[in-house]
Amino acid sequence: HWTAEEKQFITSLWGKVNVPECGGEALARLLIVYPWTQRFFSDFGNLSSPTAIMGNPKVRAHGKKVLTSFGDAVKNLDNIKATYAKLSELHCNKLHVDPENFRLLGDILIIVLATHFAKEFTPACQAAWQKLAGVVAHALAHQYN
Ligand code: ZNH
Repeated sequence: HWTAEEKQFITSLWGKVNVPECGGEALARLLIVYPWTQRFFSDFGNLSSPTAIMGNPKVRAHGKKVLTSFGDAVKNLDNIKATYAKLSELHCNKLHVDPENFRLLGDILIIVLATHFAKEFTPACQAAWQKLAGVVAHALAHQYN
């Protein structure tokens, strides 16, 4: 269900993404913009202000982990549901993360990409990434009933 153009937008931009930096920034922004998401990370130490969150090494490390995992979707565009089957189970049964949060993180990632890539992140490129973020959120929510 991907056009050749969409695949091109996704894989070519992904090749230039600084995963630790963008991942860390995306998770930090999620925690700042939607403060209720902080409750999942109560053991991450100081989350008391935007500056503290942006500089928190645990937030950075986990953001890197999450965006690295997002990269598995990029590498398995035609098989995303199966790729995230186990992670969906983990987020559903063990972590109890409301799947709405996957959509929020996807939107935040789009904003991070837009700030990093500026003009290169054209509307057509955004459309492909927005679609990918939606498919990933849907796949991660798959084990929820
Ligand atoms: Zn998540 C974890 C991915 C979203 C919360 N995650 C995790 C991991 C991974 C992920 C890979 C690790 C696992 C293991 O270790 O085994 N995520 C992911 C992705 C996404 C996500 C791909 C999208 C895109 N998460 C999310 C959100 C949230 C979360 C949105 C909330 C808000 N996670 C989480 C938690 C955890 C995880 C809490 C656990 C952490 C620790 O370590 O403790």
